[in-house]
Amino acid sequence: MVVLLQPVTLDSHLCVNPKCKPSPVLIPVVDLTDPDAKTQIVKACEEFGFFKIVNHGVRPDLLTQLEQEAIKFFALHQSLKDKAGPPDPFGYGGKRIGPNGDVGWVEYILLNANTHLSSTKTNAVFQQTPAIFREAVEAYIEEMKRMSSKVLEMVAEELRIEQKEKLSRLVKVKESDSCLRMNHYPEKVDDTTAKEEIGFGEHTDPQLISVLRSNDHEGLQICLKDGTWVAVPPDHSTFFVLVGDTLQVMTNGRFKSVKHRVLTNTKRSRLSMIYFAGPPLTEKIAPLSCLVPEQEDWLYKEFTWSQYKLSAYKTKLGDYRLSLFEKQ
Ligand code: GA4
Repeated sequence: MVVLLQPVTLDSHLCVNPKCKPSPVLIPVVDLTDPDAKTQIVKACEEFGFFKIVNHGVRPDLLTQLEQEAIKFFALHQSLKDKAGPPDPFGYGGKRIGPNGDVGWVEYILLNANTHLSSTKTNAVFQQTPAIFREAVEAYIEEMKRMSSKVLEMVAEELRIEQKEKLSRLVKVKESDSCLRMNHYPEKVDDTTAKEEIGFGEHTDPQLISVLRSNDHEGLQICLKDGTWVAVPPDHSTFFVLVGDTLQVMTNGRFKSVKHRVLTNTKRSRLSMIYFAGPPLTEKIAPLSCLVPEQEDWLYKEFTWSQYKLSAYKTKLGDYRLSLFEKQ
């Protein structure tokens, strides 16, 4: 079967980077039920570190419900939302991203997906909202765990990693350090001129993979290998998968974590939900020896996920975090 490629036209006015020129770009679309899906996924991870999933099997009513409840949360009075903040890193936050001075035109909730949502800040989010929000979040997390495990299992099969569950296990186990982020990029009601703002600055995700879904409002951009930024047309019925730093390391650089950012149009609010599939904190991360041919070197030193996270929280959003873990 052939990879379905969907042309993406670059919106030149969205670009703040001089290297961002209008050109049609092909973003891989993977049908998860296609027998050839695993080959397409690996090709996409090598070429873009990014692809779109259709036929994913997630109930559309769950997506609608979660989106509606999230919108209701973000519509609460600021003083109520602030009861679930400031983020530690979980909970509600606005404008500030991470602890090192990054800002964006965004408010968000960050939830821990592995401890049954029981941190104090997480509980504070759900204290402001009806039970149905928590239920939808829990159901969604289960779906994301299923989808990201499936993708990682397909990757392992295609890369002929002996243990089929070598990667997916990291996400399936209860100790997995995954999280769910909901980003709301608000519109500026009193602003008459539509403006592009940095909603979420450029960065790569530290985890294995991230699964992103947004409403139908544009904003997400990815950086291609040649440094060109391209706008990804939104599609609320599908999911986008992004390769993270950890999978880059485990594949010894065969997959590249994709740099991405969100430029918001302040006339239209955007809502996105991202599930970050992370390994257990104590998991040792290193290139998988079966993926490093004898004549090649390991590009990265071994580290635990906990060490990588600690180091990531000392960096700025746009920093190249893997440099500290590269072999000389
Ligand atoms: C980027 C990916 C996820 O959103 C996130 C972010 C985290 C945070 O917002 O708390 C970080 C950022 C992200 C990477 C570098 C550090 C940590 C903010 C920041 C400046 C939740 C994550 O895991 O890493």
